[in-house]
Amino acid sequence: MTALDARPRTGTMLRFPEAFRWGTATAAYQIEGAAGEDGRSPSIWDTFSRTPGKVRNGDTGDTAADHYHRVDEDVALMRSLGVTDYRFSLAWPRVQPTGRGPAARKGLDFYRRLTDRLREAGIRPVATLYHWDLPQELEDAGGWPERETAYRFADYAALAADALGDRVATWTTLNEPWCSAFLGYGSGVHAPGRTGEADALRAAHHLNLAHGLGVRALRAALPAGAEVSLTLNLHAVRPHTDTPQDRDAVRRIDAVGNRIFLDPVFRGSLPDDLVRDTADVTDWSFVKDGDCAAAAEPIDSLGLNYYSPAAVAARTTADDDAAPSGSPSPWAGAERHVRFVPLTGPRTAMDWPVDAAGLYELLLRLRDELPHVPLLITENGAAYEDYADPSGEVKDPERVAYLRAHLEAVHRAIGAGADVRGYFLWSLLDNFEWAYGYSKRFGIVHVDFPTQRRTPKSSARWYADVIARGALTD
Ligand code: IFM
Repeated sequence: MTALDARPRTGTMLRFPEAFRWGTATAAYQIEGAAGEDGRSPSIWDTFSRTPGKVRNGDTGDTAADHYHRVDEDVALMRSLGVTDYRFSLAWPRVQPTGRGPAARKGLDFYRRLTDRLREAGIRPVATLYHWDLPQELEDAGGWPERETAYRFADYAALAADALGDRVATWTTLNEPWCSAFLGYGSGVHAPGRTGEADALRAAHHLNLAHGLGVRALRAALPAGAEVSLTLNLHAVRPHTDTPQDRDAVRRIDAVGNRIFLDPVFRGSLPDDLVRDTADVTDWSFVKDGDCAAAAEPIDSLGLNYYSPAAVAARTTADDDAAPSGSPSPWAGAERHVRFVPLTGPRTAMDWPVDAAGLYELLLRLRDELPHVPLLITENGAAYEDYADPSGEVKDPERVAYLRAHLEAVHRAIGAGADVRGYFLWSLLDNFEWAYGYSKRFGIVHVDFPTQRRTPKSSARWYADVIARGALTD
């Protein structure tokens, strides 16, 4: 008997709204493989993963979950789960290999095939344009710290919408631009692996601009009624103690972690306190008149990715003496003033705390601050040490407990007035978990990478049951 089976049964049934969208999510570089096929060019992740020491075990996305060749099987898996929606990303270097000029026909054919299969299966395609795989040629020209990259993104958005606009229900411009900017150009733990606070802030601004220009390009090409969205990994940040100093630490992280995107996109301006906090890093002269207004092009929904919260305290000189960090920080302009305080309690295999209250807190904040913006949970899930037992089964009760707690939080937030329209579980398949390579498994379907055999875990059966009932039951 698992800990889960031992829960007292109360007969409770938490029903979700009738039209609630139940999905799974993936991203191109993490699952597709076929890195050198049909004209796809290298992206920054191909380069980064080939650079010794950047990705655990030297893993790359060359083969990944071989989804490029297994679309039929993977869509059939989703159909068997009963999902209503599937969130995937287009590989920019597959669709427009050099990041400029015409589309590659074979690249588009792949996404036509995928979306055809989805629609035949009655599953709504939800496409993200950018989930971190910048064509290497654009990085060689300066990458996201350069304004030009935003214009290149808008052209790519137009081209993708022209080709696939008749078959994709929801378009997301960017996935987690915070990671692209601050992990890619700040701490350097993600591709392209550059480390510079000013470049990270420039990248964040150009990602906001790219988003707004991308929305305009999508609207111009898409049929009326197409849904256009953006996905942010908003940070649920709490003060370590209820002192003004620790509350100010929260303000700083909120500025550079959340409001740096929320304010341009929904208010058309940069947060004043962020500009002040980062004055010794940059003068923000790369922000041109009209940029933030362009970023605020109206969208139809906001995607929220949530995994775990964080607690912060004001940094003192004693902290610096005790633990000089040395490695570059992703928190441009903030980490000299802020220290992250480890949370206690259960953790996932990523060493991330399990704390569904953080999701509830964020949803209520969005309810209050953006009352007219429908919300989608575009990612939520957990990595655990999964393995197939001798009978071939993969039992993952910790993941089921994690998912249940987070869905309960979503249900509670809906009850409190948050306009949450759907939930996309990360992830459908075990996949390439960026700098962790294949060492972390987020899938509800186990992938044996040497054979590419797919085995639904017990969480997949559990999720299928939730979807079939439209409810969480004991
Ligand atoms: O795997 C990633 C995904 O690509 C973006 N959001 C977080 C996931 C887990 O780290």
